[in-house]
Amino acid sequence: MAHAWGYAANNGPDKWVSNFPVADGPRQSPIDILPGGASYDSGLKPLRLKYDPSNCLEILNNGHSFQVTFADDSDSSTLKEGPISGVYRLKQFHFHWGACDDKGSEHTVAGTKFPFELHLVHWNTKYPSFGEAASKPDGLAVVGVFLKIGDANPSLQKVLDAFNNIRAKGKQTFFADFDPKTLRPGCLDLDYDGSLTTPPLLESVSWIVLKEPISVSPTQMTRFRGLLFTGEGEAPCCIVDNYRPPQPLKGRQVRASFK
Ligand code: SG4
Ligand code: ZN
Repeated sequence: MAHAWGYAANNGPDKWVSNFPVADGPRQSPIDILPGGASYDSGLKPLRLKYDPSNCLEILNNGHSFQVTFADDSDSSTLKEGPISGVYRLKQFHFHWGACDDKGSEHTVAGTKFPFELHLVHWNTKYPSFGEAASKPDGLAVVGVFLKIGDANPSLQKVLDAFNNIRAKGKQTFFADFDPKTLRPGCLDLDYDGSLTTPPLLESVSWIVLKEPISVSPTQMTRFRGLLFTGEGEAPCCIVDNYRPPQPLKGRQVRASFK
């Protein structure tokens, strides 16, 4: 691969395998979720999210997406129960989105794409750090939330208001006092064993995909598409279509917390 990985024709998802052979591995993400094919598990406990808004640190454009980062040196923002065991700490959240409204999500539901997908990334505190957890089979838990077009989302507005300061790759700014729980829809979820959806594609993620989407207005949506893959001084290239398409299920079971 001549260039660093990205989402363009010359360095996009179908090229990643040359530098990251695990791209063809047994538990890659995302997947197409067939709700009818998921097995209802009556023993699944409801997911417990507890987030402390004061852990919110900064917002950053990393050239692939933007992310909001949290202090993760204590158990004050955690994910428990649901399909996971133990305590997972919130590290960051980020989004994937399309150039237009008919695509953008990574997971699909019976082939249907959503225009956006939010990922809340957590790591298992049985390991000493995010970095160590990221390569372990039970190291990470990512909660995925679909976004659909509808009413303006007041919680999201605070995030969008920071975009002027992080338009180009590498830009970051303080971002404080945000509770990502306000972005969470109802509690029906689907889960399966998968991977990071970007290189290094590590097969370490317990995926928890929420069934209900949250809404975003057309005006809010447009703001995302103004962020740049490129750094200051480079020819500007907007961040759009920063998603990986669904990967083969390879016999994995998807479980549902609902019938
Ligand atoms: C996005 O590119 C995030 O900005 C990355 O965050 C994240 O990597 C990557 O997606 C993969 O995460 O939930 N989609 S995903 O599987 O969390 C990691 C950073 O680069 C390691 C920190
Ligand atoms: Zn993601």
